[in-house]
Amino acid sequence: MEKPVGIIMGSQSDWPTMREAATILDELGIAYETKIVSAHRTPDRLWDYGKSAVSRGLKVIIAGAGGAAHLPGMMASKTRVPVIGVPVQTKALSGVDSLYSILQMPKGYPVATMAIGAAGAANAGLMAAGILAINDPELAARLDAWREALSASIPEEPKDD
Ligand code: RP5
Repeated sequence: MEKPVGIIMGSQSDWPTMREAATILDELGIAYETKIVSAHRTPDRLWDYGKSAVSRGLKVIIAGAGGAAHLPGMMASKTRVPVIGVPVQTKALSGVDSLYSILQMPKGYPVATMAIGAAGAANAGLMAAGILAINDPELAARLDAWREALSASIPEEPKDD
């Protein structure tokens, strides 16, 4: 069965962040693949992944990287499959380096850039779900229910600890 979402990341060290995207996709019943693809350390792997993305049936790519985070942008330059970028938090610059690296794409090759870190990765999963839900009414219903459950979980008043 074709997997519509690819979750890629620059390093094993990105997985604790990117797992948040995978968790959301699991909750919504969306199939995905995961792969370490580094713009700097494995450029040939990046090239092959981007080149084959359409023919392999990928509909959305979630790409997370930290520091000089060139992976999402390079992937967007290699495939028309929409790329959602996740800036991974870094020790040196707290992920602002990752954010700017991913966000400031030149005209013509967009990356949908999420927030830094775990929230951004989770939102990348939700963004991918929203894109796929455009043509999938059953997924749309599951996503609506997910959103309603989150909303219902928020208390109306604060409590003391
Ligand atoms: C980037 O460098 C990766 O995306 C990761 O966020 C960062 C550090 O990688 P490691 O040195 O932990 O492998 O390419």
